[in-house]
Amino acid sequence: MADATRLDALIVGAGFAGLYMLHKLRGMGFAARAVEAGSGVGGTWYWNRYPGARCDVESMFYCYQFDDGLSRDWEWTERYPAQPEILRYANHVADRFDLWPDISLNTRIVSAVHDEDAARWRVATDTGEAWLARYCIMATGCLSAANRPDFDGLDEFAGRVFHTGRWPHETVDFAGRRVGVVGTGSSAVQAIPEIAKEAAHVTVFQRTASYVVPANNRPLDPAEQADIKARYPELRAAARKTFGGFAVGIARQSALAVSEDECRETLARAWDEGGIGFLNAYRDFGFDEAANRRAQDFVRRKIRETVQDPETAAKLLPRHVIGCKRLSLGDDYYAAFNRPNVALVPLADDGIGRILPDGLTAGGTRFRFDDLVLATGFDAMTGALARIDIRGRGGIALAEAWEAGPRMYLGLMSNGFPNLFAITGPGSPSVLSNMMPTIEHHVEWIAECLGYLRGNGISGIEPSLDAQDAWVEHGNEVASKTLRYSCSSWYLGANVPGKPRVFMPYIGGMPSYMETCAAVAADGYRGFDLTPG
Ligand code: N01
Repeated sequence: MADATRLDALIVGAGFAGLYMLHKLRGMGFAARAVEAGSGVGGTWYWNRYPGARCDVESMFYCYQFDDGLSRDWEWTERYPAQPEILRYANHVADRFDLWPDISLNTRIVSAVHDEDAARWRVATDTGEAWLARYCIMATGCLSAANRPDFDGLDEFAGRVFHTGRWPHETVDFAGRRVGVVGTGSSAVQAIPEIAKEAAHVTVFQRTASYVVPANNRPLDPAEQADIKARYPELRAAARKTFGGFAVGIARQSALAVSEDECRETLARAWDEGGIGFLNAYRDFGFDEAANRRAQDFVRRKIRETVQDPETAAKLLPRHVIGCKRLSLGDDYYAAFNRPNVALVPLADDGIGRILPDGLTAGGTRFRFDDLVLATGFDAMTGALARIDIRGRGGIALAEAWEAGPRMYLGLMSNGFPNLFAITGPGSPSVLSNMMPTIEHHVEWIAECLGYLRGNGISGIEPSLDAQDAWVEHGNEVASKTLRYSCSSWYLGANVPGKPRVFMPYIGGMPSYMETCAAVAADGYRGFDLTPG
C-alpha cells in the first residue's frame, strides 16, 4: 500500500449516486474519484439490460434536479424511460460535467480498511490499485448485488444461463429457443412478454404470484414535456412533500369510507391511468387489511378478466397483501399467458428441485428448455456492501457488525466505521421513494457535511451508538405499523436464504426523513461524534 494514491474522497460506484457525488465534491474542491466495476457508468441501468427493462417512475421525474440546464436540455421520449435511454442520460451527465477523468472503470473495490493511525480508508481493487482516502462513500446501489440462487445442478446446465441483473451487452437471440424463466418479480414481469415474442416456448417458474398494474406507457408529447419543464419548480417542490418523493401523492380518504362500488370506480380510474400511484388512490392500503383487500380483489378480478384459461388465471392470483412486496408495473404481463407458447408452473414449497443439463425438475416433474433466465432479483440493500471486505475501527468487519441486520444512523453512517458514508443505505427511505431525488438528497447532505468538517477543522465523523440504536428502533417501530411485515419480501431480506429478517428501508416517508436530516445537520451533527484535528 506504500504507493496508494491519496484522495479526499473515494466513491464506490458510478451509477446516479456516484456520478452526482463526484460532481458535487469536485465542485467543492475535494480530490475525489469514483471507482466502478462496470465498463461504463449508469449502475442499475448499466447492468439491467434484459429485454423490456424500463423504469417504473415517470421519466420527467426520474432525473436529476440539481442543474437547470440539464433539466432544460434533456428530452425524454416516453412516459416511462426504457433502459437504453436512461443509460444514454447517465452518459450524457458524465460528458456534460466532464466526469470521465475522475472515474476508474472496470475496477471493483474488494476491500476498504480503516487505518486509525492515518485516519484514512485504505481501499484496494481487483486490479491491484490502492487508494488512501479520508472519506469513503459507498454509492453501491440498493439493488445491485445479483441474487443467484444456489440451485443443485446449476453448473451442469448445458444451455445459456442469464441473470436479469447481469444481462449481456450483446443482443441475446431467443428465436427458436425454449426458455425457462425462474421468478415473477418486476424484472420477470417486464422480460417475459418480450422473450415470449421471440422464443419458441417460455416456461415461467413462479414461487409467488405477483400483483402487476399497468404502466400505460406512451410516447411523451413535446408540448406535455415543455409544460412539465415550465412547472418543474412547483411540481418538484410538491413531490418533495409526498411520502415517496413521487409526482403523485397519497389520497387522504380511507378506502373503507366509500362503498365498494365507488372504491372499484376509483381504482379503475387509477388502473387506466397506470403507474405505481395505483396504491395511492386511498390512504390506508398500506396500513389496513380490510382496505388492502379491496385493492387485492380489484387486481385479482383484472387477472381473471385478462387471462383466458381459468386454470392459468387461478395460478396467477396473488394471495398476499398488495404492496407488501414491491408492486410491479407491466402492460402485457398477464396477457402474455394467453400466448400458446407461454406456460406457467407454480412451484410447490420445495421449489426448484434440480437443474438438469436440458432443463429442471420441480415437484417431481421434468421441464425441458434450452436457455435459463434467472429473474431472481437481488441481495437488496446490504448485498453490495457485504461483498466488499469493509473493516472499521479495531478491524471489525461490517458483515460482523451487521450480522443481525444492518445498523445505520439515518441510513448514512454506521457506528464503528468513521468517515464511511452510504448513499441510500439501509435505514433511509431509498427503495420506498423515487431514487433520483432521494440520491440527490443524500449526496447534498454528505457534501454539506464534508464541507462542515473541513470548515471546522474536524477530521472524523461517526454516529454514536445511542443515536444509531434509537434510529434503528424508530425505523422498526414505524415499519411494524404497516402491512409490510406480512409477506416474504426482499425489503425484509426474505429472498436470500439466511439473511436476517429486518425491514431495511426507512418507511417514515421522505418529508419527515428530510426534516430530521436537516435538523441533525443544523444542530452541529447531532448524534454524531466529531473528532477534531
Ligand atoms: O427481483 P424480485 P426483481 N426459487 O426479488 C423469485 C426493482 N425493479 O429483479 O417472490 C424460485 O422482485 C422470487 O420469488 P419470491 C424493483 O424495486 C424495478 O424482479 O421471493 N424463485 C421472485 O418472484 C423490484 O422490486 C423495475 O417468492 C425464486 C423473483 O424470483 C426489484 O428491482 C424493474 C428464488 C425475484 O423477484 C427487484 O426486482 C425491475 C428461488 N430460489 C426491477 N429466488 C422497474 O423499475 C427468487 N425467486 C420497472
